[in-house]
Amino acid sequence: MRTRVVVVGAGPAGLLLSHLLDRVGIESVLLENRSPEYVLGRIRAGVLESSSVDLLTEVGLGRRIAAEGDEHRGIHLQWTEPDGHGERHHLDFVDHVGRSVWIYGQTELTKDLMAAREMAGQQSFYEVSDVALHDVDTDHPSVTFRDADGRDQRVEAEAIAGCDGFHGPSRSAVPDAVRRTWERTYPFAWLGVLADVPPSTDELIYAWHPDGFALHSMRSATVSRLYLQVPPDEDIEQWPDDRIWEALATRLGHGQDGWTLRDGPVTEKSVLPMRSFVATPMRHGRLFLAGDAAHIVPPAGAKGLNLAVADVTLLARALTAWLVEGSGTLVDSYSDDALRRVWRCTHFSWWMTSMLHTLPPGLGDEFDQQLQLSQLRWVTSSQAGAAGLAENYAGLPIGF
Ligand code: FAS
Ligand code: PHB
Repeated sequence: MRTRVVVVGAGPAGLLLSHLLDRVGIESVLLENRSPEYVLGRIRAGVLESSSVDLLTEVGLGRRIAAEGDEHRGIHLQWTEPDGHGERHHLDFVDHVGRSVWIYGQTELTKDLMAAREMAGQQSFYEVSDVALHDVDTDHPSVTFRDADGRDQRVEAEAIAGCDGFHGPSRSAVPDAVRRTWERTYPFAWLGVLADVPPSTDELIYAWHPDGFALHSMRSATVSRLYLQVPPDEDIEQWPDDRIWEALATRLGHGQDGWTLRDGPVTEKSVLPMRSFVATPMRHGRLFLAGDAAHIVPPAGAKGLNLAVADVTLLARALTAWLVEGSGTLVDSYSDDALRRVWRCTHFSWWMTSMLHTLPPGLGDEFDQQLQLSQLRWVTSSQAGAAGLAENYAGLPIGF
């Protein structure tokens, strides 16, 4: 087969990139090693920055977000001091920076993207195996793979987009001598639950507690999404539902100032490891990396999915200028352009993670806790502090 761009990976980054390319008449072939059902079954992100919503709306993917998404002006930040004194403060992003965020599950966005690609007649291969990238630093790159029927295939293209997430093959197609990586693993993980219970809050609650961090998010008026800080190698079997709800109630301040946490049937639970990871460059020859293939952020900043959207927006602009208008300026600057936002979001995600998660004994002490509490008091009482958090959480314009 021959096409203009081979897109490896049909998660949000790959699906959105093929959609953006199609809009300017650039043909692509999409390769995914899982089934559509498996991809949709992964419960992941929940928050879209206003820049992401604006982009998705601009390219015809905003209808369900507007109809079913939930626009939030900000978040609640709270803490419970060792003596039991607790405070909860609302940070209003719209007041501080004039931008909001939207609650719209990654699963729903992936459904919208898959439907749009199918309607457009996108050439996609699901459940492929043995994907290998070839000659990425020549002018005739190609990708070989085995299709779902066991047939060996080769696609030749002008460019390859590596959108295959943290565990895909694309990043390693950048030669070791060229590739540089930065990694920080955190001494804790998140236990995430999906529950069939109406949210007990209007907007997200990020809670610091001596026992560990907790987050109350949601997916709809009837489905809550909540997270608990646990040790990094935690066995999910140690967390029956009643233990989960008890820990969430403690850490989120159930009973304080008349606030109560409603519990209900848990429909999904999993442990999510916590790491910061960046790989450079995000372009090598005819290979362009986007999304989790190039970077991972801890989810406390709600940036993972939004970074993937920003990467492929920049990449689509660069490939359009190159393949349609014959100008290579944007493809040459793609890696630097994308990495400016990657490092900004990597810092913010690390900053939120460091502020909100108690360190295990031996890695942290009460001095660390006092620093965290001081930072929380500052961002909830200082206009400058709150505006800084708001600007990063609500997101900077794509391509800033
Ligand atoms: P993805 O990993 O979503 O997609 C890559 C795709 O490539 C996958 O479908 C994969 O099957 C496919 N692939 C892999 N190897 C391949 C191969 N050899 N051949 C073909 N295809 C291949 N972000 C948040 O903002 N908030 C959250 O709460 C949050 N929770 C998360 C929970 C988990 C368990 C994980 C792993 C991530 C979470 N994230 C969260 C981050 C997540 O949302 C990512 O940022 C987002 O999925 C990035 O999208 P992609 O770059 O498309 O990568
Ligand atoms: C989610 O709803 O899944 C979510 C929200 C905010 C985060 C992380 C996850 O920071």
